[in-house]
Amino acid sequence: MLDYSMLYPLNTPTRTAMKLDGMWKFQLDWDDVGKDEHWNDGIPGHDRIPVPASFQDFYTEKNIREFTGDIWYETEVVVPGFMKGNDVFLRFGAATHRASVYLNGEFAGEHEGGFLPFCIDITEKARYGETNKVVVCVNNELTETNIPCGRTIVLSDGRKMSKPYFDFYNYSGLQRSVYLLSVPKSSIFDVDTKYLVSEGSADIEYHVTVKGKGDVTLALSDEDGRTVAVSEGAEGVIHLDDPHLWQVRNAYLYTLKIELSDSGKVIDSYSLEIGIRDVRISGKDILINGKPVYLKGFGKHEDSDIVGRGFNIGVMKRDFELMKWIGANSFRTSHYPYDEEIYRMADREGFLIIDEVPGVGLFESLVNFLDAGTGKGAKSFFSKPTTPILLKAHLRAVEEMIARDKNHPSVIAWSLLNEPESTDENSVPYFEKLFAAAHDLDIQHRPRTFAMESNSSPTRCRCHHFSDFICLNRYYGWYILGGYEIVDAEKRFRAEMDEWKALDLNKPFVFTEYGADTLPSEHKLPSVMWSQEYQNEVLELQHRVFDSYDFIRGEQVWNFADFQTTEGLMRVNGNKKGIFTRQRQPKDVAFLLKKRWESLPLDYKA
Ligand code: CKU
Repeated sequence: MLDYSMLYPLNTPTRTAMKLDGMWKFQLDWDDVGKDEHWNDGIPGHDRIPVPASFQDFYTEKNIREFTGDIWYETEVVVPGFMKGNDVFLRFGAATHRASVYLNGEFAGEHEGGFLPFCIDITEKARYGETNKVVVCVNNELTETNIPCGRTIVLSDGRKMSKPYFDFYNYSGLQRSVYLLSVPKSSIFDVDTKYLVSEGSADIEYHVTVKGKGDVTLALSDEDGRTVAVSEGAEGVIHLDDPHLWQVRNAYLYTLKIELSDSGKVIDSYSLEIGIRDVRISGKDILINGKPVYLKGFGKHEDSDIVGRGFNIGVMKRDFELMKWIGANSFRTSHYPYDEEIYRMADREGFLIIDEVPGVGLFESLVNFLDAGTGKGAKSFFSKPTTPILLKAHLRAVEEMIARDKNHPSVIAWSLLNEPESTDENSVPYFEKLFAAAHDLDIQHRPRTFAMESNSSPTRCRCHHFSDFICLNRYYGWYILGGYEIVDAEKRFRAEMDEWKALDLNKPFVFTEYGADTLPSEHKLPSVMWSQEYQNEVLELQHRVFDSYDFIRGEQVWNFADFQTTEGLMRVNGNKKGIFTRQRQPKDVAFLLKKRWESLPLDYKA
């Protein structure tokens, strides 16, 4: 179990959550001297930078953008006197990829993994009623012992450089909000919920984990604020007649208010928004509340101009409006868990999320995304001496992701890896542990999956049996047989799908990636690769194939929007497979998708 609570930070009558976002002092550690020179006491320089944001795209110098190493931040925070007597934490929404935190010069704690929250306990170290200095040393080096995987090389001038084994820019820094959190000594530490939906009623099973002691009471209220049920005790079942179910694109959220009391006095209170729904795979069907759904949507990225991967509330709003406009109902958080606000919005808007851990780059090759499709670059990724260390970090990320996201009705599945080298025989024990952990950590036992690239073919993949539903990333008409050969691409695609059909897995298949790079500036008749006309043709081909197989139960096109990658021959200032530009305006293909998705019924093929 994690030693800090993953509950979303809320202000309640017993808790205080103060956002520390704003301009923080900032210093890159060019000569790797920060620790020796005690920057933990205070960092040098006068530069300031916004938090949350990636640091890379603010500056005009290339050496800053490409900086790899220790990135130091500093701010001052008054820890109010009223917090004394409580447990007090600094809560980081994410620090990419690892961080050490110092309070008033003293080491306070550290965390590895760049896309999930962590709390640093400062109860003893804080100076109450006074100004405290917070210094954070973030490190953005890529390794093969942490996810996402990559390498860090050293150039001839001594500078370090990131070599990701994945296709997105190594944006880093304090990319999500930071909070000062005060929680009572005895507190609500965690909550698990599970739903049994039947005709005309629902049972809500709950488990509250308490730190310290106290009596637990719960009250469930509807969207009008009316209390519809109450319960007592840390575990139990709430029965509801005629519940409002949480439905796809038609959400309904109840509020579960939990109170912890001692001798009749409330000592902690916390509220959770919940949606009553269940998720199940049955044969080829993905069932929400017992009804089959066909997934329509995107693989996305947290990526936008200027702030990079920094959470941007305006971009989030625009993205949801575009997803609604185009008729989507789902997305995958490729290739890492996103900011918590995005799940809260998906809960409200009724979107379905395949929640992905940062298990990407587990296929060694400098340009994995390119070699992978052609069968090159397989080097037994899971057979390295360092694999056990990587697995430990991976399992930790799965634990943190599930602890954080398990109560979101929008989250319908866990994606545990993206495009791993699942042809390596040593991938089998690795996968076994990941899939077992995801099952054990989630009382809802949501379906588990991983996204498979082309080498993970019906005959060569050793791990697809672990998946409760199969996710395929396929690029027929782009990486495979693009351009004038597209006519053969369709045949080759159908041949592969026939092989899957012959295996008769009796599971749903979802395309978690398909698409083509397209420059919004290019139009050409007849079409050529990179033109908008060609993107339309590739998608039409792929959709024709999807429509031909009844076990294909979802399509999430790659990608929602153009996004930044490492520079290279294959990328024209980023990946251009977006249906929307990076500025969130439609390419021509957006209208094609809108027409298709608005016409496909939710229970398509069931
Ligand atoms: C995407 C071989 C396919 C790899 N897949 C992963 C994803 O992260 C990439 O951006 C393909 C692409 O556009 O190449």
